Amino acid sequence: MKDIQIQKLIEKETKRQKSVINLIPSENYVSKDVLTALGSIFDNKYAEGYPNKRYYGGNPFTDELELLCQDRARKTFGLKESEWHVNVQPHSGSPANLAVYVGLVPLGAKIMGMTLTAGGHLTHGQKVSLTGKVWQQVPFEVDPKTEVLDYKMLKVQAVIEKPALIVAGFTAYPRMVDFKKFREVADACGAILMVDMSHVAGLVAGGAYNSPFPYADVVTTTTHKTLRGPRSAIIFSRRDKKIKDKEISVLIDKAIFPGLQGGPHMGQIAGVAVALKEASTAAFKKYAHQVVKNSRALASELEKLGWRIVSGGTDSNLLLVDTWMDGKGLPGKEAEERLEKAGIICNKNTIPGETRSPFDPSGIRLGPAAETTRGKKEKDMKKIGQRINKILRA
Ligand code: DSN
Repeated sequence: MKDIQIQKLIEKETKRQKSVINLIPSENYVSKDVLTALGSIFDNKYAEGYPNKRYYGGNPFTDELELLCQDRARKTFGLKESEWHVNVQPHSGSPANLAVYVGLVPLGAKIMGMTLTAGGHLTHGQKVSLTGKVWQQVPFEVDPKTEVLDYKMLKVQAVIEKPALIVAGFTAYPRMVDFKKFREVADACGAILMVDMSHVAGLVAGGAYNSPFPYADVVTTTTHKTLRGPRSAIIFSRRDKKIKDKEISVLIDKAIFPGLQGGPHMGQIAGVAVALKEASTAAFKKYAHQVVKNSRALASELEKLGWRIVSGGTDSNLLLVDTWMDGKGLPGKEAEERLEKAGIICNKNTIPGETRSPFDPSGIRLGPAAETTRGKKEKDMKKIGQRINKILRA
């Protein structure tokens, strides 16, 4: 590379990534093939529009690429082309979620989503996000005692509030989600059911987590977490679902382009296509199951060493550790900083019923997806748990 300044930064970041234990559950290490596709000459091309309906010439191979990526997305999640439409153009997860609301929810209507502190995402209707300014969030929480979802309560709330759309989506919910029960909640109030499976997409692809597809109308996902692709997103929508005689897949496509975005990032789409093929292999299936085994091993070691694990455990790619423990432990921010100094990277996180601030909350969020890519197993998680304990108690 001629640009020495940038080359040096790439080298420094490579060294940093290699030297740390990465426990951020939403990060991963992509393959060389994904990086090659991501940085390919497809990035040079403008392709506004959709395959075979572009606003620029010179698109025979971008058309082929985008259609192949859509096809691979369906194959990876076992979906029929006749039932599911796929949009691979969202630049990332937040614009993907926004596009679904722009397409399907009247301005000012209600979106039911989990609060940030209980484990929802900004784009599930939080006030500080555009999604909470343009639409009105009906916030839901977990059961304060068990810290797991209470579907009966959700149904009661949904019937009273009548949201136009319900988001079953989470960034810090460690347990298995019952998507069938979410379907029942949505049906009870006539809402669209959108599942944001960003965190668990790789686990769903590998058969290590419940699939939302039998129950959802729309499924959004980022591609760079457990799915182990480049930073991007996908929107899946049921072809037979309509709002006032209009197919939701058409409304969502229009919301992405021309509604919210210009030209798709074709290099990203090439990288996503490579990652999707990798995620449909037997090796990836094994990886997905190992991620859950590793999460459980880390949670049980930390619990054994006296730390409170939110909800008592995990069924997924992540666990939440209550480091504050009502003042008996240490704040999440300090825990994150101490761990980083010792070469363990994680993020501070709010916990259900949070009593502190999001900037200095009561816990940390840990997840082994990236370290599992590096070949770590349960015995390694046990050792990492012991190291974490030592650092936090020093
Ligand atoms: N920032 C992502 C996460 O870490 O969960 C969600 O967008």
